[in-house]
Amino acid sequence: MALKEELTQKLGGKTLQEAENTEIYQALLQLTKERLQAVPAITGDRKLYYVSAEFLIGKLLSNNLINLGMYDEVRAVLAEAGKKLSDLEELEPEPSLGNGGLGRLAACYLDSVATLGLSGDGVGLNYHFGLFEQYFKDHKQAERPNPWIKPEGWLQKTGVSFEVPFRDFTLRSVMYDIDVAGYDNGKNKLHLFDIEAPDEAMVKDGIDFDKTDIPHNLTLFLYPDDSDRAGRLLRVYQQYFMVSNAAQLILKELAGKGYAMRDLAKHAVIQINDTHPSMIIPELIRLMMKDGISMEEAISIVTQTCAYTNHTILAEALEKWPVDYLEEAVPQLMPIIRELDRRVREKYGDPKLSIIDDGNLVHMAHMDIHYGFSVNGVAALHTEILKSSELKVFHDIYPEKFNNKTNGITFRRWLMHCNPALSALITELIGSGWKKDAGELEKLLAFRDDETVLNRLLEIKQNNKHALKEYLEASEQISIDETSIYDIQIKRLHEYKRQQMNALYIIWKYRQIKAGNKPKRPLTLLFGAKAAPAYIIAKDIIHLILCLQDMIAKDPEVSPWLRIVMVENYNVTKAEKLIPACDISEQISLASKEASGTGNMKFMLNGAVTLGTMDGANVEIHDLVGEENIYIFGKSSEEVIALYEKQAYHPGDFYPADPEIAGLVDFIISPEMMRLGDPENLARLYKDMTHKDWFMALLDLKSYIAEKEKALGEYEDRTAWARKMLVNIAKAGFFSSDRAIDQYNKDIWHLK
Ligand code: F58
Repeated sequence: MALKEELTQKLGGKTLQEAENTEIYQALLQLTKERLQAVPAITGDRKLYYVSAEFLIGKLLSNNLINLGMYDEVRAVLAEAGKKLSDLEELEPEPSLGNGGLGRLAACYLDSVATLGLSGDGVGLNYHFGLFEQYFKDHKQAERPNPWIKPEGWLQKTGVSFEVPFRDFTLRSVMYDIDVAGYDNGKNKLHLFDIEAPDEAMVKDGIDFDKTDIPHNLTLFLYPDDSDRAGRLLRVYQQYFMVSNAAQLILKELAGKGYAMRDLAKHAVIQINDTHPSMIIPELIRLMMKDGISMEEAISIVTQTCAYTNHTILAEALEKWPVDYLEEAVPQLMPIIRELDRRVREKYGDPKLSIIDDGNLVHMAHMDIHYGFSVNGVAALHTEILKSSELKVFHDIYPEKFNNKTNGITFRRWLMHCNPALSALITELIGSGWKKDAGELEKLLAFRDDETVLNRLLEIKQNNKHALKEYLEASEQISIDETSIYDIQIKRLHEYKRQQMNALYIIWKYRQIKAGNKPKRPLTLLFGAKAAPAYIIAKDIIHLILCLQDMIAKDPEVSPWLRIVMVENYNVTKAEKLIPACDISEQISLASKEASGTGNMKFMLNGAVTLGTMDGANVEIHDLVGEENIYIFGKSSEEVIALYEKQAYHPGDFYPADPEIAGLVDFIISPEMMRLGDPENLARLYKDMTHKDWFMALLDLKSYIAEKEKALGEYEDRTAWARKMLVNIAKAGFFSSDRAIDQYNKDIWHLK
C-alpha cells in the first residue's frame, strides 16, 4: 500500500488535511514502528555488546524515517496536505538517557554499527526521569524530573528478565528494547533494563527522593546526586544492576546460539564505555565460575572478551569505589576483585598498578586495563596523553593494548536530518555518494573558488539562522538579531570547558561597547549547558552567564550590539537547531583536558568555523582544515601539563597583577552585578577564579579575546568566510562515525 493510503487508514479514514497534528504523529509513529519491525535483524557468529550507562539517542522519528529510506516521501506526502514533519517532531518527547558527549557517542555508534551491517547491541538502563530537566529561576539553574516515557513510544517491553543479587535483596529485571535500524541496512537493538517496581511517586521537591530505597528507586535517575554516601551507593547498585543484566543476557544469547560458555571470547566482544560498566569483568568471572569454569580460565576468557574506552584524563572523573561500598552492595564480587588485585601485585609489585589501593579504593579503570584486551582513547592527542602520562605505567607493561579511536558522529542525524538544505546542496554538487562514504565530501573542494556555490552556502546559513531565531522566539520567548554573528558554546557545564572564560569575554565586550567601541556587526553569544546538581561552581558559572544575559538585555546602549542567550534545558533536540545556525563554534577547553569533543565535529560539518585551543579532536580538525580555516589560541597541552607538574600556575600572576584582566574579573562582584544576582554565588565564583582557577581561564584569557576579535573581523569578508565554511564541510568526512566504527571493528571487535 502506498504510504499516503497507509497513513489515512491509520487515521481511521480522516484525510491528512482533516487530522490534527497529534493524530498524524500517532499514525506516523505506528507506521514507522511497523516498518521497523519488518527490517531484518542483523545476525552474526560474533556479536558486539556496547555497554554504557548513557545512550543519548535523541528523538527517533526522523532518524528512523531517514534510515528506513522513507524520509523524503513522508515529507512530500505531508507537504501535499500542508503539514510539516518538523511540527510533528515537536510532539515527540526526547528520551533523557544521557548527559553529554559520552552518551551521544554511544548513540552515534549504535547507528553506525547497524549501518555497517555489524551485529551489535547496546545495553544500558531505562531511567524513568532521565538526567533531569533544567529550568531557570532567579538567574539560577533549578532541576525537575524529566518524565520522558510515554505509553506509545519506541520502547518495547520484552519477556526477558533476570535476577540480580545484592547483599540484602534480589531484584528482578524487566528488559525493554528499542530498535536500531541502520541506514539502508538491517537492525540491531538497544536493550534497556529496568527494575520491576520503580516508584516514581517517591520523587518530590525537585529531584529529591529516598536514596536508600533501592528496590524502588534504582532506575529513577541517571547520575543521582553523589555528594553523600547514600547517593554514591545508589550509583554502585545501578552499575551492578546494569552489568549483571548485561552479563546474563550475553551468556543467554551465547547459549541460545548453541555455543559453550568457554567460547565466549570467540562469539562476543564487550565494549566497556567509560568505567561505569567495569563491574561486568568480575560479574562475568563470577557467573562462569558458578557454571563450573575454573577461576584461571574464567579470567582468561573475560580478558579476551572485554575492551575499555577511556573518555577523560581528569583524575576526579576516574571512578574509584571504596571497598566497603562494594561489600555493602555486592559482596559476591569482592573475593574476585581481591584475587584480580592479588595477581597484579604478585606479578608487578608496583602499587601504582594495583586495583585496590592502600586507601581501600577499587580503581575501576585499572581493572579494565589489566583484565581487558584493548584500551582506547578518543582522539589522537588524548590517547598520546594517556600513554605518556596519565596511564603511562600501564602503557609500559601493555603497549599492545593501547590504541586510538578518534570519535565520530553520525551524518544521518548531524547533517541529513538537522540541515536538509545543506544536504541537498551537497548532493546537488557532488552526488549522493557521501551519504555512504563521507570521505566523498572532499569533492566539495572543487568549488572553493566558485562564487555561486559560496553564496549559496551563505544563504543556507542565513536561513538556518532565521529558523533558529523563530524557534527561540516560540520556545523561550527570546528575540535575537538574525543579522548578527552567532557564536555558540554548547556542552556540559564544567570548569575545564571554560564557559567562565567566555563569560569574561562577554564582560570585556560589554565594556568595550560601553566605552564607545561598537563592533562592525552585532554579536549573539549562545550557550547551552546543564551543570551536575551538586557541582557548586558550575552552577555559579550558569548564574554569572544568566545575570550577564539579563543585564545586557536591559541595557539599551549595549543590547543592539550584544546579546547573550542561555537556552534552557539544552538537549539533543536543541543542538539540532543550534548547530546548523552557528557561525563560530566555541571549543575552548584548557589544552589536554578535553578528551575529544564531538560538538566540534558537528559544527564544522554544518559550516561553522572553530575558535578553539589545541585540545582533543580540535588538533585533528586543525590538521585537516589548515591554519587559515580555524582560529586557534592559548597554551599548548605540553605547556599546560608542565604547569600542573611544576605546580607553576598561580592565578595571582594575572589577578591582580594584570590590570586589564583584574578589571574583568572584578566586574563579577561589581555593584551592578551584585544587585542583579545573588552575592553569595557571585562572590564564591570570584574567589575561586582569583585564588584557584584550577582550569587556568586567566592564563588564556587575553589570547582568547584577541583570537575571537580576529575571527569576528574576518567574518566581514563574506566570500573568504564562506570558503572557510566550505573547507570545513569538505574536510569533515573523517569525523563520520562510520569511519570510527570501521576502525573499532578492524582493530578491536573483528566482527564478520
Ligand atoms: C566526554 N565525556 C568527553 N563524560 O568529555 C568528551 O571530550 C568526549 O568527546 C566524549 O566523552 C566522547 O568520547 C563525557 O561526556 C561524562 O558525561 C561523565 C559521565 C559520568 C559523570 C561525569 C561526566
